[in-house]
Amino acid sequence: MAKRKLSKQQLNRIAKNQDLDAEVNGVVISHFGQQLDVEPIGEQAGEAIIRCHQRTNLPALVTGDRVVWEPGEDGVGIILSVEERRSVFARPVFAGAVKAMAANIDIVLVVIAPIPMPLANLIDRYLVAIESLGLQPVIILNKADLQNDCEDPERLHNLISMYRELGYSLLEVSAVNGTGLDELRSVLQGHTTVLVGQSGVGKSSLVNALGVDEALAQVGDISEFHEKGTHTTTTSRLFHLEGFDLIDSPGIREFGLGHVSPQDVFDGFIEFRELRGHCKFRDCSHQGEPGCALKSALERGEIHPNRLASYYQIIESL
Ligand SMILES: Nc1nc2c(ncn2[C@@H]2O[C@H](COP(=O)(O)OP(=O)(O)O)[C@@H](O)[C@H]2O)c(=O)[nH]1
Ligand SMILES: [Mg+2]
Ligand SMILES: [Zn+2]
Repeated sequence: MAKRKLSKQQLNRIAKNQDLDAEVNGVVISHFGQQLDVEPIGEQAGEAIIRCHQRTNLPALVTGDRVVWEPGEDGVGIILSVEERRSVFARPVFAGAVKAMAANIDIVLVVIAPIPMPLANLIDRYLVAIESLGLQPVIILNKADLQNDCEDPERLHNLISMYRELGYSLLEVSAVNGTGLDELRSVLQGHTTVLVGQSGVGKSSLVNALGVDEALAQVGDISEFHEKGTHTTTTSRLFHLEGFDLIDSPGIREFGLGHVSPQDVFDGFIEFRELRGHCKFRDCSHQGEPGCALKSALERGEIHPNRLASYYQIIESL
């Protein structure tokens, strides 16, 4: 019997699939300008991390991207292809353009602390972005050991209650004395998680506290932070911990939402969703028109004035 021949199209498809799935042999764990650090996985797992360039036809790669690389000259590898991302955490950089910060993640930990005191609007910006990207948010109050020493413990307490009442999971932890870390570990189990938040809240310290052996991430000195606003984490970095992966990210000063549509912002406020379409006017701007469902919900005490103020601020910034 004649052997069944595969069509050219079928052969191409097989080659392409192999390129993208079977031969993925590394994960980007960090990047420095034009160079990326790739950790071998699959058959080469356990081998040394390799500094790589990427082929110029590839999109900008980020921590968490799964790639195919081959050895190049001078010990610098070349990344040939990248697997389609199953998810991405991104921030906008200028009109319409977004900058991916981490790929193939499940959870975003929004880390806040009593010191520096959280900026409510920043938390809401993160939450809107996370909701619109379809990722799972978890809010972490780190430095729980300093809760009563901060400038406004009552404001902090109210802020925490507000997010809990909205239904967000919010864990109180301390990288210094270990409070809440077991509970946090169980949330992270089996997932890849990126830590985001203001500089100095203790993201890198948390990575280290959750780690099993040596100190991993670089921690900024709090006195330096207060005096000069310096922060030591300058690039995102992926760490493997026991049963989960963490991506530490550098502190960012601003988190704009230029890439999100006004409707996504509305939907990103989870308590507004059920009010969608309930305003008297279809094109209601929710800025005081008669019959506005947001306004009546506010009057009934069903939505928090801080969240509404935050919503207006974000809408105005688009
Ligand atoms: N008291 C206290 N200090 C902490 C805690 N976690 C971190 N810090 C301190 O906060 C400062 C900033 O920490 P770092 O991890 O660099 O913050 P990052 O910029 O978010 O990565 C360092 O001086 C840490 O020692 C904590 O749970 N409690
Ligand atoms: Mg850091
Ligand atoms: Zn309205």
